[in-house]
Amino acid sequence: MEIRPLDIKRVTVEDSFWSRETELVRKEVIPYQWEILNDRVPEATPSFCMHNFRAAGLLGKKMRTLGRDFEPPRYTYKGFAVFPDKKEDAKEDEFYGFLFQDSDFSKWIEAVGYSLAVHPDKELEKIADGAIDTVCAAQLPNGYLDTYYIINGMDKSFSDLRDHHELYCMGHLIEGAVAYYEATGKDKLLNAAKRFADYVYGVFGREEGKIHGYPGHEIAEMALFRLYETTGEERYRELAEYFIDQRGQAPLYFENEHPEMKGRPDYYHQAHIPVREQTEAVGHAVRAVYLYSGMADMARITGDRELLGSCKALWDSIVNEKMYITGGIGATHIGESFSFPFDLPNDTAYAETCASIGLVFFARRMFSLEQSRKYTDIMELALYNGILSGMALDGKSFFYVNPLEVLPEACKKDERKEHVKPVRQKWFGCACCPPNIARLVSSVGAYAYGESDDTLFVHLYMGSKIRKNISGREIEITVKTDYPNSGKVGIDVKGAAGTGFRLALRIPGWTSDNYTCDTGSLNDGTLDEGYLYIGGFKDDLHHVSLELEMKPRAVFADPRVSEDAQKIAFMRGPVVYCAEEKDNGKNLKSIVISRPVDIKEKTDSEFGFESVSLEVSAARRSFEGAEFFESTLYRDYSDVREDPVDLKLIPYALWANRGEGEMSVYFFIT
Ligand code: FUB
Ligand code: ZN
Repeated sequence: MEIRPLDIKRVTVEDSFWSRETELVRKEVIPYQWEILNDRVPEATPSFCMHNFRAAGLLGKKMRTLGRDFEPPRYTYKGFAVFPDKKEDAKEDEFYGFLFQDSDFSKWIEAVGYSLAVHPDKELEKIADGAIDTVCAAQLPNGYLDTYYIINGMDKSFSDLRDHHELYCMGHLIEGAVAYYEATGKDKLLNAAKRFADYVYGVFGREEGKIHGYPGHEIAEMALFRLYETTGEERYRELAEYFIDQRGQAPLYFENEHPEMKGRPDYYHQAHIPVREQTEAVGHAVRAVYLYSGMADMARITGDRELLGSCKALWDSIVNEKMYITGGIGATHIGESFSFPFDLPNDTAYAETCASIGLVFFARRMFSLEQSRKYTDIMELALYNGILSGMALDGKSFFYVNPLEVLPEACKKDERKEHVKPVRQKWFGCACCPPNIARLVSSVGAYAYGESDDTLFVHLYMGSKIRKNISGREIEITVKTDYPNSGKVGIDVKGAAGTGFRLALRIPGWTSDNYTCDTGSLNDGTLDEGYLYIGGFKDDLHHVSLELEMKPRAVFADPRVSEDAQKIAFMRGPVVYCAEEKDNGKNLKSIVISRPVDIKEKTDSEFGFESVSLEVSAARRSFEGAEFFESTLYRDYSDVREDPVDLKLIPYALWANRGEGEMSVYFFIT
């Protein structure tokens, strides 16, 4: 069965939980990021993103005016990231920022595209069109479009595929261009992206005289498949397939570029062996899941079973051995990478927001290949936890790293935790995560639903209206819920009589299949791989009531995760909880929980909307009479006293919205 994500134009999200996020992105994040891309937020690290496009455009102008007299810049490497001492010192024709700074625009325009698709906005469209003009003016006549090399010298373009991100920038450009085209029907950026891809197609490949390399940072693969599916042009698919299958083939391309790598397996770029032989998720986590997403696209498009096998093995490697309870992946900041199986430290966790976003991309694609909740459960987990934690409630500050335990002093004084921030940052010099959240959140409707010709798959529960076509007839599905606060979902299906329509509702694994579903006059449905298939619609209007058991639970990690040994974490539905200093005082680690675990839930409005917090009966350990004795670091165990406390827990994604303080997801259980 071919499963496609639903076109977001056919989903209107009106939901107490998700509309808050999508509206935040539309009203705050997109305008804020536009200011950032133009370096107009004084207290944030300047981006120089639009500056670079303008600088490249100036150069093009010069080239056109001077003709043969134009002296192109000769490349000299100035660094992976170049920033002037002061923003004012920036020269109008120089490149600044990280060498993949262009991709910040591309992710922004992608978010704009999704937002416009569901919420037309003339003003925003005008700004976006203007930005597109600036970007397109930077493109070289041959189609090449990466400002780093255009400005710094094209003579070394594609000379360092491993580290320099030209193909990464092309991938993001394609993703942004397709989204904007689909939303507005305007193809200026799409044509620019196609021309860049055509140029790359002419330069890369197995043929003699072409570059036999592949991207150092993957994304071009899945982007090219998307371009192929949008335009129907085979060469994009061919190029994507080439990039995937060429990766890791001997002789290793990156070893030619960087001879010092010889003899050392290149796990970081997932280029140690050909991708079809890979079974363990390794290396830089964002790169990895972007690659695996491209592989899953290829397996779907070509029907390649061998590749599907690799995708499944890699998926299992991530979720069974290398994923945090929050859906965070990439445990170590060293190389922003996966660590070895079951190595999931909480206080030094990297768990980059982008990596969890990539996991969602991978999950959606795996579902298209195999209709099982094992993929969509993880998609939900990452979305509600390790991704939403990346953005503050006001949409103006962001986490890049998503730890599961924070001691603010350690973040400031312990070099091993320098990457962990106790509060969200306004922006980053390397600002991959914020616009990535924006593009994902603004397209959440496309993750909530999938469709085949006759079936609507409901992966995520959110208030929404969906229009689905079957053989020219339009069916309207209305979902009402206040999920995840409750597990009750009401679904009206209108106009499905006699169409053969089926509704496939995900029964999440966390319910342990404790759910009720009242289908009215329809049969009860059939449960298969965690989806309840309901068919036989015969009236003009049918109502289906689903109730998923949503009770708090204590969760224990596989004992091989040594970091979490003897500890528990808390979840309710898909939501992971954490404790903050603000509610529980300092020294969170002195709090222990004993069995049987007693958890109560409460409705809270302190974040400005209703959310469910938990209260767990616990005890705080301290030294008996500590206040009377001179402080000594170590004492006899008999001096330890335990005072009962109610441990308050809030949804993990909401942490660090009330100032700086300690945070912990796990607690010891006695
Ligand atoms: O290299 C581009 C992006 O910057 C990666 O995806 C992130 O992990 C960050 O390193
Ligand atoms: Zn990132």
